[in-house]
Amino acid sequence: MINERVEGLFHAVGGGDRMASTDMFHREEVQLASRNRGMPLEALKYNITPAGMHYLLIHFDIPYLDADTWNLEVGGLVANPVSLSLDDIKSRQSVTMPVTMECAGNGRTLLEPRSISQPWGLEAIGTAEWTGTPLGPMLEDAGVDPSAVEILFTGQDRGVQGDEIQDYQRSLTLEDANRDEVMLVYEMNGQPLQPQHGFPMRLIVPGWYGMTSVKWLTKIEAISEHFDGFQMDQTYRYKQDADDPGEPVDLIRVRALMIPPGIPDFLTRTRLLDAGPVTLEGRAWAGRLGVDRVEVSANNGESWDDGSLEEPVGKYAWRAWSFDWDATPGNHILSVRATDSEGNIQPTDQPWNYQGMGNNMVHRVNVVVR
Ligand SMILES: Nc1nc2c(c(=O)[nH]1)N[C@H]1C(S)=C(S)[C@@H](COP(=O)(O)O)O[C@H]1N2
Ligand SMILES: [Mo]
Repeated sequence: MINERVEGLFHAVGGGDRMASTDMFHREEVQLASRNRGMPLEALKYNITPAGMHYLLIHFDIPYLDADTWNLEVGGLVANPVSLSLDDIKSRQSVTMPVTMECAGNGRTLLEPRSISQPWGLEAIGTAEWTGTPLGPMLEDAGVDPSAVEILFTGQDRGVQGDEIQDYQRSLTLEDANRDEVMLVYEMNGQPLQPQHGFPMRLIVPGWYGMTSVKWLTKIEAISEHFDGFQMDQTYRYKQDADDPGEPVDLIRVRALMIPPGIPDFLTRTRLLDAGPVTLEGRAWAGRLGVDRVEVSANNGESWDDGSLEEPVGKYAWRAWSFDWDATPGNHILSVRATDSEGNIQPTDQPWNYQGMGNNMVHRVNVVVR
């Protein structure tokens, strides 16, 4: 369908001002938060996140799709355009891979001022075991024309964002689309995709922030120039202000999170622990890269000690870490940070960006020990 500009039809909070700088949350943010759940951090315990605990991010409405009538159109600049049924896709080579997916806006509410959008704390994360077929061989069969530069992926969902009526669409360069790990998937954790996760089929691009893994996929097109749609060139950018074109958000940055220890206070989620030895645990990931090191601080970052690491759950999936701490009575800020295989370390003070994208500052947890 055609995209269309609809200037000024919708008014967001603050007369369209996209920043907020207090602890007060707007009704619109809370509305988004209750549609798009996060993964409760205690679920960091699982190698593979149970499907019902995996985070969700849905820009528009969850489309109602019938697997019997659903088709995937593969077209554009290809020699053999095809329309594939779900059974056609299931009859192709099948792969199952654990992949850690993170929303690019994870941690957004920790920035000051914050961008008015889905108000994530740190729970926009999950690791699922995805089953599907590699995209590369399918593109090969389609016979992508040498004049093509990108592959465009279109979802069935449609809505308005930034005054533009649009289908949810993202593109990848031919090179990125042809990487071995890129898949079209129809199962999550051994079950058909749930409606909210993209039933009957979605793209999974391991190592990239989640926005690229287009759900409810209906169309794959080879195109001759860069796709400049809203979800590519307006949002998912590292920008300093509204007018800054910025740089594209792409690969997941290194991050570690901690399973909040002890028991929570209902409202504040501050933790209550008994004094004595406690094993702190969590997970760390770095997208396409490995995690080389996880460090823990019990004194709000004044000093750090190495935690121990378990084997990664998969090449594109998180690994567990643990650290033995002797909890002493009092109030503490526990912190954890990871370093990736290229030496990038999580920042203590997060560099700010306008859309709150790709931030990965150290995870801090308030605990009261008695
Ligand atoms: N069609 C479509 N695909 C989409 C989205 C969407 O709104 N529509 N959201 C994207 C974003 S921003 C993320 S982070 C992931 C989230 O996938 P999940 O809900 O299965 O965790 O899906 C991506 N794919
Ligand atoms: Mo996202």
